[in-house]
Amino acid sequence: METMTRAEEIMEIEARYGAHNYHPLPVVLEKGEGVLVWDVDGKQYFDFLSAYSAVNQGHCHPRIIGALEKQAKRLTLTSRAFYNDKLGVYEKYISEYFGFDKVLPMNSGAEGVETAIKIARRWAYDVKGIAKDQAKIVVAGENFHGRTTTIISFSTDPDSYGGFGPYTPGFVNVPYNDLEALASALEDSNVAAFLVEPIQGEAGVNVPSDGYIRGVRELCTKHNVLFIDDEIQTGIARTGKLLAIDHEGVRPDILILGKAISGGVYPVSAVLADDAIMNVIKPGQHGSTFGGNPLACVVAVEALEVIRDEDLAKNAQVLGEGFREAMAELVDELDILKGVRGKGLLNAVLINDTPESSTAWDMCMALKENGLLAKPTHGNIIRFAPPLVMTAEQMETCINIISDTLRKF
Ligand code: IF1
Repeated sequence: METMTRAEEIMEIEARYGAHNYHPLPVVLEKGEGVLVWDVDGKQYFDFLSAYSAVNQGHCHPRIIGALEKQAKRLTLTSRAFYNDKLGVYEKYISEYFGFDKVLPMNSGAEGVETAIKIARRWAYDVKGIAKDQAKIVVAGENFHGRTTTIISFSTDPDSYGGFGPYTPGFVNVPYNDLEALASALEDSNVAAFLVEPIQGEAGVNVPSDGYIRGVRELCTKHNVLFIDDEIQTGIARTGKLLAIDHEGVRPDILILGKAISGGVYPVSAVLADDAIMNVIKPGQHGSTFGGNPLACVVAVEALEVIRDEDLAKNAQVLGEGFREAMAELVDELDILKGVRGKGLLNAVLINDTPESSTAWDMCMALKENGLLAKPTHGNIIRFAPPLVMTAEQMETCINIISDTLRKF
């Protein structure tokens, strides 16, 4: 133990006392501000993960932390057994912000997805008239919607679902970005909903063809099927618009948000829908101890105001274009790189190596040494998703770090 650094001691204690459900990059962070984080040795890094797009507003945004501090001294939790003075304000604010009649507040993203599934099933029986227990929800191949038993039941990733059966029935898988396959799945009159990510994050920033989301909207409308849009990762300005589906100018029936609606400060998720759908849920049929607590409400309002006041969608769009241009040049220059894809500041660089090789991981280790944190994802892909508060000068510095680092491979 004597020869261990503080970082090594911290990693050792986690390895010993924490479940081994993650394999983090070996860096121990203790402070963050905007696009920067610092490790326990004081080394500074640009954060190119943003806690999986939860910290869109930047680390410890003073306005969001200010709202949290002020509310923490007044009232944190009442449960939904009583009213609190912040919930209604938040519900009105977020509903108007995204243009829906109502919101159902939860905490984690997975809970938001579970909530949307329950609403869709209830709507299927009470409104659409599907026979008891016959409702189906269509989902896309390579989806990622969270880690609960029901959600992993319709995952196509063996790491996610393998060995966790028996699985929840009632889900039908179709290939992503395939409108024909969706059209034939929706022919079944027992289909209640189609649940989809407008860009698949975990699958490696899988951007569908132009027109896919519009096609999804049209098919769902045609077959009286709810379009459930999981924008937990893509939402809140990440892709250069408030929502990723705004790129195609359509509106889902049920919208699921998480991560950045709190700026990464507190677990807040939300399910939005109009009355004709949301009103199928009656008292006692769904809820959560922490969902809609006053601390969550003030944090979320402030985090959403910051997105608007700082015009972060615009910044994501402009910086994202520059980033992909620079990466495309690097891809041309280096054989080890295969391509770049993404929208706004949700991007991925594809490595020209077998999916099993450790090149992406090795590159992320080298980037870390050079002061930039990114995480490899499935199949030798590096995801680059910095906080949206980055300046053009900082982006230029980061592009140089990435270029110089990857040229060594
Ligand atoms: C982890 C990825 C990101 C999500 C979408 C629901 C959830 C997520 C579209 C569930 C969560 C996470 C969770 C995180 C890794 C991660 C992720 F690599 F898996 F794909 F963001 F890129 N819908 N995404 O992306 O939300 O319950 O976690 O709040 O460590 O598992 P949650």
